[in-house]
Amino acid sequence: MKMTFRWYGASDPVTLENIRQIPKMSGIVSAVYSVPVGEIWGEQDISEVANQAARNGLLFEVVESVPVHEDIKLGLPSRDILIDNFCENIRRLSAVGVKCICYNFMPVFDWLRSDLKKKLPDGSNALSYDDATVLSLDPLKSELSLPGWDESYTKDGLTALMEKYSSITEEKLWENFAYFINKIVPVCEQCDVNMAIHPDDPPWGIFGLPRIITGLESYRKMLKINDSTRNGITLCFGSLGADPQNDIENIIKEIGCKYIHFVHARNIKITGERCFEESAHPSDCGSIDMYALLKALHAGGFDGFIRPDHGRMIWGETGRAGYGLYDRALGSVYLTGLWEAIVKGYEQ
Ligand code: DNO
Repeated sequence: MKMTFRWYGASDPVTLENIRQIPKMSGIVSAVYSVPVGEIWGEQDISEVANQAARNGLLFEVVESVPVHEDIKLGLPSRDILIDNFCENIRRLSAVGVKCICYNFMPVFDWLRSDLKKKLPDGSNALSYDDATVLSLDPLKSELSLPGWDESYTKDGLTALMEKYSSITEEKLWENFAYFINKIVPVCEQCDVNMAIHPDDPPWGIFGLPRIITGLESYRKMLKINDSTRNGITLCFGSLGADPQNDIENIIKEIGCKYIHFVHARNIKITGERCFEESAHPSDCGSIDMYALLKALHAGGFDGFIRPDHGRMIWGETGRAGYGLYDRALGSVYLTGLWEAIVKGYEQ
């Protein structure tokens, strides 16, 4: 297991100097953020991320994310050139040592929360999700903005895009996924890069848009489409765990660690039906048994990358919601400790 930490580049208030001081930290998870979705990342920009990491004794082996252009998800004719660009990004990233690319196939929106600063009883702030609040919103009203919302959409742009999706059923989205992944996998083989799809967050349809990566059935379907280990997953405890039907331990056992390239280890507390708040990482702080999941990963021979996921804002820290330094660092050390205990317990 290689411990990593997400870093948003030079504008991130969390510095590489901070990250390298977290015990047992092996590398960063980052991206080139300046290039519009669908375009090819500059070789120099990519090398710069790798060099900055290296100067701080950190590796750059995981990218999160290379975003998938909406035309690919929609299956438009323009997808071929966009997929070629995606493949070129894989080649360029592999040239600097990237081994794993995290991405998602969620239409229009990435992760969504209804509150970025929910006050918890201990005075910290956390991200939370309340389905009723989200459902009461109309995504086509211009004043609307939610955490995780892509602010680059104009009202008209969003309306046009949502309209394009009106004919996209789950079935169609799966077909478009198949088309994409079947073109990507051979390039990953050549480049020794693993694709790691992130589950939909939350793992259910939103605003009438289809969402397909929601649990075990999705993974079965995904591997039926292409069972190369390059077609792997990012196992995100918090995203999958928001649906209590998801038995994450069983997912690990059934799909097997050879397909799990990246783990987002985060805890959430389910507070109602389709309602949750993000909690501190330890098992008792939320609804997810972190020990059981790490044990299942260890038993399955997990040898991939892991990162603490969203942290609360604690000790007066301000910054990018979910991505402050302190609580994620605590999460990282907690995970490292659990892992050491599991490994040593197993050896005895
Ligand atoms: C949220 C993240 C996601 C993730 C993407 C992967 O904090 O987990 O935004 O990076 O879905 O493509």
